[in-house]
Amino acid sequence: MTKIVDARVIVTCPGRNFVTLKLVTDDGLTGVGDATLNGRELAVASYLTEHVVPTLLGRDATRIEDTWQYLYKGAYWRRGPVTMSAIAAVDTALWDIAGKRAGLPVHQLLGGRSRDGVTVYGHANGADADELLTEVGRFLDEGYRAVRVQCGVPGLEKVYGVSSAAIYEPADAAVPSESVWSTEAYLDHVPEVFRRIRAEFGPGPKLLHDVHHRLTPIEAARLGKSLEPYALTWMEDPVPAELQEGFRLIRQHTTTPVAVGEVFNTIWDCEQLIREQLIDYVRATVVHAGGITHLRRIFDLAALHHVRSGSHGATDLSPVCMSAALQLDISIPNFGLQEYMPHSAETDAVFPHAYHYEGGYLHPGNEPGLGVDIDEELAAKYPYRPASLPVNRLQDGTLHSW
Ligand code: EZ4
Ligand code: CO
Repeated sequence: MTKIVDARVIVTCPGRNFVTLKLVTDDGLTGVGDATLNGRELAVASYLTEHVVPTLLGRDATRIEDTWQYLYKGAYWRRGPVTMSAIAAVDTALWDIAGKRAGLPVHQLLGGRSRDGVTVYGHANGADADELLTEVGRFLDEGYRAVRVQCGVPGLEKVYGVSSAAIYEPADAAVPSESVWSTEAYLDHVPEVFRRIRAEFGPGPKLLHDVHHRLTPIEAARLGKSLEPYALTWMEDPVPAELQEGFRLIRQHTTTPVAVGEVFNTIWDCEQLIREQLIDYVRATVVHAGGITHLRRIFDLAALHHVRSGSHGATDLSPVCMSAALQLDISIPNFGLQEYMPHSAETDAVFPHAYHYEGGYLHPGNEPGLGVDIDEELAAKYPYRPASLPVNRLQDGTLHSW
């Protein structure tokens, strides 16, 4: 038995907001967990501080599964992104501590490496196809084997995923900014963009595209069909996934592979999608899906049904989440791809980490535990700043999915 003697909830904004839980044990070990929920950070911080931390002090840090069950079943109110991000932070920190106690990287506790490196995809975007082609070329020159491509749409002022900033950051205002969307303009434009990319770069690079929940199933089916000649690795979030059987319609019409899951928080969000083989990649990640313990449960179910992982890795997931995700990525049998958007230099300084990029792969490193920490003194220099994700409206003013 080794007791948790301190639990600190740290909110910091080194360029963007992050919430981190740091646990300390009576034998002097520390562990960190990411608890960041973009645009709703303080809800998770308060859930942790008010409702979770008091139950952790004095608890046996070696009982990872029991603590997960205690926080999940013990809340009575199950699931939901706030609850599951809080549980994830505790679970991740406990795995970090377990690794440090064993003197092993967490992936060694998960069965060891199933591959040599974690294949990642970068984000290429452009206001138009010419700009986008240059960006795709730049990623390929840097060794990326997979690239997500997002392009401006003629007639639309702002499009998800397209920005001229060096570090793309959608949470751009304290009160949500608004953008205007046209499904017709989008569906008309995208196939030509992919035709040009394949014409320029050939069949080699893996190409991905994020639809960001904006279509209906039949519209997504049309998009998937129109992109078949360009052999995408995946079409991401084609429709909102609350209705899991919506994906069956897409499946009936197209062989373009489907990825979904960045807003999922439990296995119940994807149980039918996986069991009925309605998707090809599940994109849940550690911080929003209940930590290493629960995400591994999701990936194990996925493995039974030919579904691979494709974990979310945007910049609102902290280096703590990335370190934890990489431990799973390197060890599970059914790894697919890992999203990777480098963080700002300020963020990297607050979260010193062992993982590193090399030639299209991320490597988790061999530090005991997760191989990441938070510099609390530096974190304190960056106070929280309110920031929200945008909302999206159709041209007639109707609120639409962003
Ligand atoms: O919009 O992480 O695939 N990545 C994405 C992200 C999400 C943000 C939301 O917080 O869709 O850019
Ligand atoms: Co996405």
